[in-house]
Amino acid sequence: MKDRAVNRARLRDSIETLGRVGLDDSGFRTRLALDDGDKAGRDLLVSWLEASGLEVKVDSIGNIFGILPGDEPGDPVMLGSHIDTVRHAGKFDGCVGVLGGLEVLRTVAERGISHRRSLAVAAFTNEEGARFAPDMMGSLVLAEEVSVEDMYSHVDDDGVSVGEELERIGYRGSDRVRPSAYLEIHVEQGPYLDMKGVPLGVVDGVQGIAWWQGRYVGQANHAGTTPMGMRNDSLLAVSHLHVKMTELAESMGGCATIGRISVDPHIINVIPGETGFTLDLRHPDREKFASMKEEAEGTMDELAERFGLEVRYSREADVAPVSFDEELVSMIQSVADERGLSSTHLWSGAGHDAQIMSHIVPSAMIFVPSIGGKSHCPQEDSDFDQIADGVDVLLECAVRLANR
Ligand code: HGY
Ligand code: MN
Ligand code: MN
Ligand code: MN
Repeated sequence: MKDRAVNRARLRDSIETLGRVGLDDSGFRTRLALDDGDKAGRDLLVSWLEASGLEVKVDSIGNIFGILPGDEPGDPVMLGSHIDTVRHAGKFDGCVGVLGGLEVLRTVAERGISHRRSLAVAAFTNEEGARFAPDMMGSLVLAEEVSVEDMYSHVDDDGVSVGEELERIGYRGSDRVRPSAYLEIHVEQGPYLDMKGVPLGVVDGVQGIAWWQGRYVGQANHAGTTPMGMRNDSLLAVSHLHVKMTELAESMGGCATIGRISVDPHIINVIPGETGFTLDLRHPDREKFASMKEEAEGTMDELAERFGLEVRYSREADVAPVSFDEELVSMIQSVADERGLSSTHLWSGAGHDAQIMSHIVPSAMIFVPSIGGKSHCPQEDSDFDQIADGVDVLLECAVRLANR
């Protein structure tokens, strides 16, 4: 087993180095999909892939792949995640999966570990969906669940499109890489492993995730002269939606988040004429996920009726709950056991590219603890030895899959 261990110092160094890309003057890290920070991160990753002697490929949506050819031709065993971030992000979300995968390929190459199948590491475009919807855009295109032409037309708040940005940063490729199996290591981003004091999570599945962009249109009016009973207050509907969705999620054991609102004209003495909002709903159970989505749209319509408003909304993302491949899940479990790593099974609260990849090939995930359970914020933190222990498990599983 000795040769089946990665270079911990190099892994830590690559996470720290990438973590310094996209820092602003106040020290906050942001690499929104296809922005200059993301480009800088991509360029750094490609330089590492090339320096490691891997074959670099870029596909039509800008997914980046590093390939270590196996003894036989055929689709690679793929390890991956993403390096785009939310705003003011941590340095572990996604990066542990991409740089952990790179470290596995570097170790296999250096140690001359034999592998029949090729191995690949992937960095998927726009996993976060923080700038362009939908999230997990890169893996959705690879899985052929959305058309890349349609994705090219999706725009950010400033009307800049995915297609333009891919051209601008030089990552609109034409390669096509399809895996034979997919493994992703990721920080848990929740409190469970850390609270239980368990160093490794064997992920059974990922909860469903649905996103809406919406807008209530009422009537801007004077804050002092308009009687309360004669208002068409668009913000009031969003406020009620927030409470109702929170109560729905609590009653169903799911999650509901209104992460963005925009109020127009946003003036202290004017009743909000228009209020834009986003809604993120999640649930691990298929039926409950479906009924939450139905309830959400019914509530959006009812509130428009009740407050004399118009409402427009569109479902920007909708990915069903998935259970991972049982054989891969038990392989992760037995490798953790062999390495004397205590582990526990859990479901993922966060969405991941593995959720999409599991639609086309056997897929599974390994979690490492998030200290304090924080993520999508600068306080995101994980222990580098626990990360390396998880990547050692990833290495062993990848080699077994490549020789199966
Ligand atoms: O939103 C999510 O769950 C993931 O971090 N993109
Ligand atoms: Mn992530
Ligand atoms: Mn994330
Ligand atoms: Mn579209």
